[in-house]
Formats: sequence, structure tokens, C-alpha cells
Amino acid sequence: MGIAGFRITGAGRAGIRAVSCHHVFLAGNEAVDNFRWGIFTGFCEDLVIEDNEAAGSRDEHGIYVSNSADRPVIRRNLIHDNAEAGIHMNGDASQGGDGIISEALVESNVIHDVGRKGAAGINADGVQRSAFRNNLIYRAHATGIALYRIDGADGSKDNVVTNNTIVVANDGRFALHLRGGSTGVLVRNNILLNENPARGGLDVMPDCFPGLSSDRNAVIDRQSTDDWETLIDLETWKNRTGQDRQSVVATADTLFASGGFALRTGSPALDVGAKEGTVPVDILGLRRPAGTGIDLGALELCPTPKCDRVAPARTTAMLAKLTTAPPPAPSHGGGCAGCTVARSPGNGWLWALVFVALAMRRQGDWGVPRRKPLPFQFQGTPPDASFCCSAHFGHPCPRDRAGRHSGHRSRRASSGASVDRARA
Ligand SMILES: [Ca+2]
Repeated sequence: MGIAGFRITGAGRAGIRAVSCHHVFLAGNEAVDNFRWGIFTGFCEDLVIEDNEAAGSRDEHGIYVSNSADRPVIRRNLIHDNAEAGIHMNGDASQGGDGIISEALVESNVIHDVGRKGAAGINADGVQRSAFRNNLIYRAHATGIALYRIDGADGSKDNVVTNNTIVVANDGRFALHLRGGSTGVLVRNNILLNENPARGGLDVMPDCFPGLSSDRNAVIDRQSTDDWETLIDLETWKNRTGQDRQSVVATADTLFASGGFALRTGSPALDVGAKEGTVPVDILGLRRPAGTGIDLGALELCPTPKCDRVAPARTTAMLAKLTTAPPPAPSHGGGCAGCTVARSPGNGWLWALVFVALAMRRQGDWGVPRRKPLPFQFQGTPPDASFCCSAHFGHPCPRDRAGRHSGHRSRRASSGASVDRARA
């Protein structure tokens, strides 16, 4: 089943809640200004959470995927201004199951202004054989990405952390933190910056070095192997750990064009990335490599007037299983010249709902303030109308001419009272 196109605000616990389920698809919703979580799931296997906005959770996280359910996909969400984590994932051994979330895909999320009460941009407790890639995390007031074990049955082992851009705020912790026996982690092509002079890029506890392979990252020149008791520069880090032989020291000024996180001409992140562990498109669908090699971070730079841009992979096993007959599609006009509407047999109704919802939101029909522009923009024409409308990128969307759909206003999901076995 799918839940798409709703705006939920003011819930006492979760804006959207899905527990003891499987193959649930949450897309294009706005879960904003709810008390504890924007989107909460527990024991929900093969879950897809994409193209949602999860913001303003006053107590905890934007998106919380809990318990030991496997194969969650969390991508292209805009997550911001949550008190604790942007995305929190918790294997929850204390709640039964195997205590491990396996084979999660966490990619192309934009996460900012989170963690004032702690946690991380992306927090993973007992998450294994999973990929964290193409995420942009900035103004992180706690950790950027943390792989660890507190209530998971085991450390967050055998994960891949590639092509993320992380900038920690001046009151935050480290950009990437491994602890609790989180071994076997592949770290490639990340930008790991920190505005806090007392913290830095990589913080790896000694029990996480077995199987660690970290290289080709652009990092601020402060790392740690002892939970920030001492800070060491990149050269010392290389000598002590044998890691990051081809990583480089960098700052925002040397990496980014002014005003955002797109790479500047001459950036040390250009064309020096590894192929290992990466994905063939960047956070905006630009095909890698553009230029002579793969860039570091979530945003590949197009060095020529035109680069190959593709729609992000949208087809999932979940989508293939949605078989509800499609109703007539809404009419569209304007916006996104050159875009086409991607459809898969059997799920056109779902995308239609997402389109209507997002177009209405753009027009202010829900009284929602227009989103502040993000500090990067498309270069050229985006490939796909649904991608244009993606909650992340502030691009003009196709306009819906069908009028208001007031029935979709402020629909409130059930929350709280029944079986919620998540650790709060
Ligand atoms: Ca490149």
C-alpha cells in the first residue's frame, strides 16, 4: 500500500506511522511540525520512504525507521529542523527480532539544521550491509553520519559510505563517526567538513578499524581515533591508521562555489574519486563521471555546457507490486520544459497523486510557506517532471489546473496509542 501526497502537522507523536507491516510506500508527503517524529516506522520490512519532507519534529527525529525490519529504502527526502536526528535507524534488539536492520539504502537525502538535542544527520544503530550515499548534510548540530551500536544486536558493520557531502555546524560533533564494533565499513569519495574547531572529519574508535577501508575523501584537517580526546591532522591519521592514502585536506572555500555545495572550478574534489562503492549518478541525477573522473561529494560538477543527466532510479520492487488500476491522470501545463512523466504500469495513480499534491503545495493551496531555495540549483533541464517536483531541489513544478483538493488538507495520521514498540 502507499501513502502519498498528504500534509500532516500537529501530531502528538508521529505525523505518519507504519508498524508491523511490509511493502509500504510513503511518497511525497509533508510531515511537518509534529511533536516526536515526522515519519515513524517499526517492524516494517521492504519499506520505501521517498520524496517526503520531514521537518520540525520538536522532540526527536525527522524520519525514524525502528526495530529490526530489513531492506528499507530512504531516499530523496528533504529533512530539516528536527530536534535530534534527520534519519534515525535502530535495530532495537531489546524489542525482539534479530536486532539488526539489514540492506538499507539511504541515498540522495538533503538534511539540514538537525541535531540541536543530539543524535546525527543520519544515525544508524545496528544497521548492516547497507549503503549511505549521495546524501547532502549541512548545518548538522550533532554528528553528520554515525554508525554505532547501542540497542542494536551488533555494530553497524559492512556498510558503504560514499559520495556524501557533510558540513557540521560550529556546535556539532564529527562528520563521520564509527563506534560500537562497526567494522568492515567502506568509506569513499566523501566531503567531510566541520565548522567546529574542536571537532573534525573522521572519528573512528579503535574497535571499528578491522575491515575499515577509507580513502579518496576530502576532509577538514582534524581527525580522531579516541572520541575526540585528541585531534590529529590528516598526515598523522594516515601514518597511524594506514587509511586515506589518497584523501586530501580541504575547506569549504577550496571545494565549493560561492553560496552552496556545488564544486567550484579547480576544486580539489574534482575527478579524483574512486569507482569503488559509488553510484553512477549524483544527487541530482547527473551521470558520473562528468569530466575525466568521479568527483567527491554528492554533487558532480558538469564541466561542459551539457552533461548526461538521467532520472534517478525510481523503479523498485515495491513499485512493481503496486497493482491498483490507475484513474485518469490530472492535466498539467507549464513548468519543467522538456520533462516527461515517468510512469510504471500499475502505479500511475500514485504518481498522479504526488503530482497533484506537490503542484498544489507550490501554489500555496495549503497555506504552506514556499521553501527557501537550497544552496545549489539545477544546471540545465532536469530530466523528469517528477524529479523537477522532488521536494529537494526547489525547481518549478508542473502546474495543476484541476483546482483545489481541499479534502487533502491537514489529514492527520493515527499516532501513538496502539502497538508502538519502538524505543523512544
Ligand atoms: Ca568529475
